[in-house]
Amino acid sequence: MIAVAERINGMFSDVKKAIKNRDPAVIHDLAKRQTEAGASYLDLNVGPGIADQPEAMKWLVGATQEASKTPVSVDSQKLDVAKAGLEAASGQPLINSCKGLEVLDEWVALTLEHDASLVCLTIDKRGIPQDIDTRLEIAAAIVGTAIEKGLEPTRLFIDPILFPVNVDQKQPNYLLEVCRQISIISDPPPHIICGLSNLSQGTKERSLINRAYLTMALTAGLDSAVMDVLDKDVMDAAITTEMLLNKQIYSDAFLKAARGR
Ligand code: THG
Repeated sequence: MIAVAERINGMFSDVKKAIKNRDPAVIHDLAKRQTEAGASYLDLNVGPGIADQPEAMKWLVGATQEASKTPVSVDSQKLDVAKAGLEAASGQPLINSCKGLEVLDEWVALTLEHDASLVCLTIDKRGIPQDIDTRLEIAAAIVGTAIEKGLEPTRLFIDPILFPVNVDQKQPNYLLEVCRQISIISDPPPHIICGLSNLSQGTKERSLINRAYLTMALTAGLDSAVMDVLDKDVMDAAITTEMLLNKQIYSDAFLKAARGR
């Protein structure tokens, strides 16, 4: 699976402080540890309450790339912040995320300009859908528009928006059905991503809830998540699920082999 490591986020007080003081040590440490833990991308989010977000994002990209060659995921729904991050990003970054169909054109243009991949949330002018069918309808429209503008579905990640289970307990199950059906929208299909830790916000047993759901969602067709890669139990659950789905070869050392990649 494509694991987007979530920990470099100004939502966490150590990262917030590091950004404010432009102190790269904490960022270097998190970049290295998340890379060793198997991250495919390092998600970078300056968080709320930071002055001059474009400048902060640019600094965060630079600091991260000093410590790791793992591609960055520029996490902001503001175009100017995303642009500033991309100017500093090397390799093939992920843009996370476009806030739906209404603004898709300019985000696709930015993606093509930077040889990047794009996460797009299933939102349209009606807002964030709470049901299965509207999410699928918007996902299909996003894929159609992206293809028309020259972005391959393999460079597109659909995020059907995962809510905390303690807010609306029906939503996680709805999302599984969305995952099952998105794969038939196009050939090849787009990637499907979610913010896994959203699910368990405000709950006890966060790790258990995250890994039980990740197992279910991977089985339903999810192939990517913004997640806590430093939680070894969650990562091992992902590796084991992929082995059981016959996506990784079984050997007695399958965990070790997957972690070493
Ligand atoms: N979809 C996409 N990108 C996303 C999200 C998404 N990026 C941001 C977020 N959602 C995913 N990242 C996180 C990062 C941290 C947490 C949840 C999601 C988290 N933080 C602790 C909390 O809120 O309890 C912070 C605790 C602390 O302050 O120490 O859980 O959905 N595409």
